[in-house]
Amino acid sequence: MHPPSLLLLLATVLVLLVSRGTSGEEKPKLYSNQWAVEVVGGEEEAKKLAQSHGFSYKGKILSGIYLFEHRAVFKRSLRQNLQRHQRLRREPTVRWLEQQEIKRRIKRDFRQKRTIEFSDPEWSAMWYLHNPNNLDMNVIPAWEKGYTGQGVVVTILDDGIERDHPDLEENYDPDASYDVNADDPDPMPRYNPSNENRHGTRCAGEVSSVANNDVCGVGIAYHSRIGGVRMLDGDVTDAVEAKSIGLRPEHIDVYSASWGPDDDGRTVDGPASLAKAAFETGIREGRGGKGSIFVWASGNGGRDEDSCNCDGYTNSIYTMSVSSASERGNIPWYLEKCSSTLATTYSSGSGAERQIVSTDLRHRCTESHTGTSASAPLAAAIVALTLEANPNLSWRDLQHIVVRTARPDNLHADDFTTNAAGYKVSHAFGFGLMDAGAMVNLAERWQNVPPQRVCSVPGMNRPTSIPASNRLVLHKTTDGCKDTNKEVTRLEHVQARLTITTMRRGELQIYLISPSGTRSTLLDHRSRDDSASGFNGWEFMTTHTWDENPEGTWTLEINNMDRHAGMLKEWTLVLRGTSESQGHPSNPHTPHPQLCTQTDSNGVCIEGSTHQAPQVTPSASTTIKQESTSTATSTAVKTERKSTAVKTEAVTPSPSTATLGRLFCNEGVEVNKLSLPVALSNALSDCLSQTLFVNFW
Ligand SMILES: [Ca+2]
Ligand SMILES: [Ca+2]
Ligand SMILES: [Ca+2]
Ligand SMILES: [Ca+2]
Repeated sequence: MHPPSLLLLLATVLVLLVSRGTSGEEKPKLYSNQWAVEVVGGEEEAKKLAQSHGFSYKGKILSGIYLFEHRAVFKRSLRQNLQRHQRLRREPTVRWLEQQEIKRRIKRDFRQKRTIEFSDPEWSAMWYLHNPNNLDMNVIPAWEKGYTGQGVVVTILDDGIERDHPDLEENYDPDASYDVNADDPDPMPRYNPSNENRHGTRCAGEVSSVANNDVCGVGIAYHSRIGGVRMLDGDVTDAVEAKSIGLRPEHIDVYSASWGPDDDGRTVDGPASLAKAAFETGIREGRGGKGSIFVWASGNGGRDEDSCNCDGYTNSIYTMSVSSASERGNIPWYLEKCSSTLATTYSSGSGAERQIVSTDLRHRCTESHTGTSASAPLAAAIVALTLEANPNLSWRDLQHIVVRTARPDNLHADDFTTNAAGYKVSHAFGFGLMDAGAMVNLAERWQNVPPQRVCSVPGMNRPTSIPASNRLVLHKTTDGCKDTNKEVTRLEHVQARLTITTMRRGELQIYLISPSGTRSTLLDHRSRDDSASGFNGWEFMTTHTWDENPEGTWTLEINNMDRHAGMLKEWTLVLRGTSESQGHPSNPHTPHPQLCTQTDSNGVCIEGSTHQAPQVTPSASTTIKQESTSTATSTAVKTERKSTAVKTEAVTPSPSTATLGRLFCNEGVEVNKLSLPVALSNALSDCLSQTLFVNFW
C-alpha cells in the first residue's frame, strides 16, 4: 500500500473517531507552511524540486516522502495555500502532496484540576500561578488545554538576554534577538560586579523558562521561543528604539518592554518620529498584517505621583499597558494610575508580600523580580498562550479579549466603576487581573472585529482660558460621524488631543466624561511637575469607555490649581472603534453580572442584552457649550522628546524618602499617616515587637 493511501485510511478512521467524540462546533483547521511531498527520483530530485518552487528542503519524512517549507506562507493559517499546492502538483515527478495541518494535542489528564506539577525547584514559589481561591492568573487551565506558547515568538526589549542560561537556552531564538547597542547579532548582557544588566534575563525567564528541567522555575509560555534585544545598555535614541520595536515583525509575534521615560512625576515624553513609525509599521505589517503585539509596563513612578498617561509608550493605543497588583491584591507603592492602562498582572508589593520568580544573570534563579517590569512579561506570556489558541487574532482582537476576560474581583482599588458596556474598570488596574484560562477559551471562538474606524471631533472653535484656581468645563455633542464611513457606534480607544499652555503643568487635573457618564482621569495632580511647557497636541488616551456608544454629549473638565490662568488651545476628541453597520461578529460578552439581562447556557452574557447606563446631564461651573459636528480631520502630533529610557524595576524606597506614606503594625492597624521619615521612628516604637509595614503611595 502506498503511504498516501495508508494516510488516507488513517485519516478516515480519525475523522470517524472525532465525529463520534464531539458534539458542538468543530474547531477550524490550521495549516502550516510545510508540505509533505512524495517525489519520484529520490532525495536529490526532491531538493531540486523544492528549490525551483521557492521552498526550502527540510529533509525526508518517510521513504520517498519529503518535507518542504515555504517562508512566504503563513506559519499558521486558516486557509490552505492552493496556489503553491497546485503548482507543485503539476510537476510530473510529484505523486502526492499535502499541506501540513497543525494538530491540537491535549494531555490525557485534561480536566483533572490543579494536578499540574513540575520538577523545577522554584515551582512551589510561583504563587501567582497556583494560588488557591482564584488568587492567581488562572494559567493552569490554559496549560491543561495544551497551550504552552508553542509556535509563538516573544522578544524582550531590554538590556540583553543571557542566552546560554540553562533555563532559557533550549527556547532561545537567535532570529528574535539582536544587539542594537553594539550592532551585532548577539544580545548577551554586559557583565559588571553590580549585575546592572540582569533586567532582560529576568524578564525573559518569566515568559519562556523551560519546564520540568530541574532548573529554576517555569515560564508561563514554556514552549514559546524567546529572544532578547539589547538596547537599554547604551545611549537610547529614537533610532535605537525604532530598530528594536521594528525588529523582524514578520517573525516576532510579541514584544515585551519594561522601560520608558523617566518616572519622576515631571516628565511628559513619548516615541519620536522613527519609533512612532516603527510602531505603525508593526501594527500594519507585523504577524502577516494582523499586527505586532507590544506589551508595555505602565511605569514605576507611583511614589512620585507620576501618571502613565504622560508616558507616550504606555499611553499609545498600540501598546497593551500592564499594571501590577501585589500578592494581596493591593495597589503597590510604585503603581502609576492612568486611564490608558488595559489590565494587570501580579508583581511585588509591600515587604511582606511575595515577588516574582525568574531566571537571573550568571545562570542563577531569583525569587525577587519586582515592579511593573515583572508584570509586562507575565502579560506577554499570557498573550503567547492566547495567540497559540488562535493565531489569527489581530492586535485589536487581543485587546478586546483582555477587556472581556480580565477579573476585577480580588483587586482592591476604590475607583472601580462599571462603564455602560458593563465592564468594571479602574485607573490603578485597568479592567482587572489577566485571566489566561478565560483568554484562551474566548480566543478559540473569537471572530475578528471589523477594521478600526476613526471619528475625529473638534471639541472647540477658539482658544479658551483655564481660570486660575478654578475649573473649565467644556461640552461637545457628537453623533459619532453617523452615516459616514467613519461612523463609530462601539468604542475601543478614545483620545483627547489637547494643546494647553500653563505656568505649572503639574497643577492641572483633566477629566473626560463620556455620554454614558464614564469618567476617565486623563491627568491627575503631579506636584513635582513644575514645567511651563504645557501640552502640545498630547493625545491623552482612555480605555474606560470600551464598547460604549460615543453618540451624545462628552465633557472635558480641567481643574487648574495654579495661581495663574492657563489656556486650552486645542481639544480634539478622537473616537476609535467600529460601527454596527460594518457587520459585527457575535462574540460572547461577559460584562458585570448585574448588567446582563440574558445569558447563554455557559453563563456568558448574550450580546446586546446589557442595560445602557443612564445619560448624564452635564453640570458645570465654567461651562462653555460647543456646537455639534460629526466629522473632522486628524493630524499627526509632535511632542517634546528626551530619550531617557528607564528600566522599570521597582527598588524598595529607602525610609529617608520624604514621601507621604502609610505605616501599619502587622496587617491592617494603621498607626500613622505622616510625612516620612518623621513618622517612621514613632511608628517603630508604636509597633514594638510587631512587624512594621510601610505602604508608600
Ligand atoms: Ca553583542
Ligand atoms: Ca525550569
Ligand atoms: Ca511613568
Ligand atoms: Ca497602551
